[in-house]
Amino acid sequence: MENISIQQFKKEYVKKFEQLYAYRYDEGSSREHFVALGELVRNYYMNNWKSTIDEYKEKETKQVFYFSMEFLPGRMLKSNLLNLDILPVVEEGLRELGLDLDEVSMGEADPALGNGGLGRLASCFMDSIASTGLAGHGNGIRYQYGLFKQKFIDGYQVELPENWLRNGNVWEVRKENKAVIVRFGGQVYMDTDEEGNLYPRYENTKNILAVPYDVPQIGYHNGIVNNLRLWSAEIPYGEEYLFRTEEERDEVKQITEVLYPDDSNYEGRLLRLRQEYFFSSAGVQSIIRYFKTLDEDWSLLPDKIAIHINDTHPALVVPELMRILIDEEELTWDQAWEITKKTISYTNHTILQEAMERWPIDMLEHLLPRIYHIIAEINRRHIEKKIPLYGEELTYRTTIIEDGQVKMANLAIIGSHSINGVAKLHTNILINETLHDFYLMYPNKFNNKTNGITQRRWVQLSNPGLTSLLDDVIGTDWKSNPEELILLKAHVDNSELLNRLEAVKLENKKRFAKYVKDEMGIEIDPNAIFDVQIKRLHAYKRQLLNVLHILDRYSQIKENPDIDIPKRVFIFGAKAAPSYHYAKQIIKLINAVADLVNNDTDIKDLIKIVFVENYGVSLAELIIPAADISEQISLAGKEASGTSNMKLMANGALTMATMDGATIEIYDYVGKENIYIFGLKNNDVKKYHQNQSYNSRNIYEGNASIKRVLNMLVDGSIPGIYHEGQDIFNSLVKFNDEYFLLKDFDSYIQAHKQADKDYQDREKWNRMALLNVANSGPFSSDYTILRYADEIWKIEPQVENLISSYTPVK
Ligand code: C3B
Repeated sequence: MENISIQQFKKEYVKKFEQLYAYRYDEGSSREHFVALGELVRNYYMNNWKSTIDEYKEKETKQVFYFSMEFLPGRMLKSNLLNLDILPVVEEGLRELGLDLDEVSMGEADPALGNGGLGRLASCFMDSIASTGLAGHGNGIRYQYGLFKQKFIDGYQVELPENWLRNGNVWEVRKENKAVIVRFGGQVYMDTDEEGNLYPRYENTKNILAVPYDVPQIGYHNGIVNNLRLWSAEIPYGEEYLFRTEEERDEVKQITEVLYPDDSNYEGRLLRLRQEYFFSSAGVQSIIRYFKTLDEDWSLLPDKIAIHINDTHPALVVPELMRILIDEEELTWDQAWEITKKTISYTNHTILQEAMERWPIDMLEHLLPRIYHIIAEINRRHIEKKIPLYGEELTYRTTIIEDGQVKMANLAIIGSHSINGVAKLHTNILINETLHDFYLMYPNKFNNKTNGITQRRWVQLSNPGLTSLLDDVIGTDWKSNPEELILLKAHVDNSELLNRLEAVKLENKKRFAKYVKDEMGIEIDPNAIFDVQIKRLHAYKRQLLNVLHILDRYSQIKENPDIDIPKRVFIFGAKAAPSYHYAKQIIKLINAVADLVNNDTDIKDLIKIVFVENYGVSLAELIIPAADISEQISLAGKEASGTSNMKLMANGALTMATMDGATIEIYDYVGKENIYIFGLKNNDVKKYHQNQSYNSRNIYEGNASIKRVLNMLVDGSIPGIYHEGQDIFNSLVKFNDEYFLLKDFDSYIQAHKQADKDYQDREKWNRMALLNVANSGPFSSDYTILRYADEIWKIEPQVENLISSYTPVK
């Protein structure tokens, strides 16, 4: 945008505020200031938003549409100011008006329209698509209520509604003129028209209006503003009489009312299927409407449009696109099928069986009769075509419909031209194990795209101290080309710089410590090691292993109060799915251990435990810059990629990890001296499974420290837990420890001992931290997204690419 002076900004701001509220700006609350500032900032990007979209259309630029059930953008104010290149002006202008941008920013609600990694990845990607100058947009759901607000009551997780829209949303634009109808239910009959062509005749359908709310996705200093289109369900105008009962009206409202709070767990609920079809259909319809304005031949659709599906939640775009092309645009099946496959691509985010979507045939057929017909026909043709090539056995293993269920991953693979995993190990597991049969059929569809993160939010905005250090030492080019961070490596022996890096970390730790004191009343020492595990609570992520380490450390200190180890603060942030009983028991355990340890004066503050409530994007921005240790301790082979590992590394935390997900690639970049690796490898785990040779009870019986720690769960050592202790104990001993915690325990403890030792050598630690920052550049989502663009979507940056030295990495 054009330069704006501080003076001019101040004038415009005060005017905007007073026009909005009719009282003096210095009487406003942060919330009101946020709204006023948001309203003003809109003026600064609206022209670019329009011209970006107009230009794509004029030039018929190929555009990608990223379909995702979840987006976790975080607060957008500062990110928008940063990308518009007016952050310093606004910050200073507000300061001169006696206002603080950080406080004003707190007036914005953090839209929790996602569960965790998958949703946050989608938002990093939206930022990177715009910032690398690509023509690409998001397509999702405007949930009225985001992911639940987490409270701890008596140490238990309680879920409260997250009414993020209570005060409106300044960034969104409701576009009623772009609304479409999505049809559910009823019956479909194949009929013939006057010319003798077959067409589907619908009866008794429920027609729902999908209204888009568009949210700008502003590129970094490049004038591009793309679109994030979120759909809301309404009763169609003039059809209120068709929704006569409260129940019928509620059914409409419910479609976009609340986000399902399950992460990596599949539940075949009708409402979820409604949501999935609703935003898939609305998105495809609006794309088709756009394509028709270009007046091009249908065969050119894949040259103008790419549709990407983020996991299988939007996999119904496959039959939906087929439906529109065949039923409405009257293409032949074969024409439609070619176009569909060429247009759609798919990312797989998990190999956990319990996360694989499979819809009961009855439910699909009842809710979406025509869509089910089409899926069945896709499958029939698939089987018919592949049997002669691959034989019956293999072919039937790839069927979409089996045992009364429709397998969405199979539909997504068969109906697209590309399937990728999200880290090298994950993609290899897909190719060699989980999806091996498909790999034999379609070797060229498979590819890897290791996840990434945007340094704009995760370094520039959340860690201003580190940002100015970097600017001083290596210049500012890393901001548009994060690989330049490697230049920092040349300074690894500069002790003055290392001290400065330590000072930045200390400031960030103090900032977090203040939050902890103010919000939780817990006093923590900023000189302690801040040991951080922030992610959804799931058995495979093994927060429990972290707890076992804490209990072991606690016992040792109790035994030997003069032990010479640095202080540790164990920081947890994690929500559990409301129906995930075991995960909630672990939350209760962590809180009980925190009560025990935090109030035990014998241990002289050598351990503190902070379990923050309601972890989400905004808290991550506060915690990550303050972290010394990044816990990435999933059982090898289970975490598809992980992305907090990248954010923490970029902020100078050292990684404590198993060889899993993208952490393996972090290891490859930083080298074994600058990371703590422990535990079984994927192949070791596989062997145990093959030989069925794991016996956790033997480990329990034979390992004195493990026995001591596990006994604490059941012998009353931890006040406040009841059956939780016994259930967790049983999962580890009686039920053979599904995630191999006991097997990995010793090497985990050893790795932590090494970290204690290294932390006491400040220079050594700081050097390792610096090398982590220096090697974090390749994990920029800008590079990830350029690989998607180049290799999958076949689209090119529309402006001179700021990411100057991009080299495709395989
Ligand atoms: C997550 C995976 O669990 C992470 O390993 C991965 O980094 C992210 O996706 C992003 O790729 N994931 C998720 O958050 N929700 C799912 N339903 C499946 C995977």
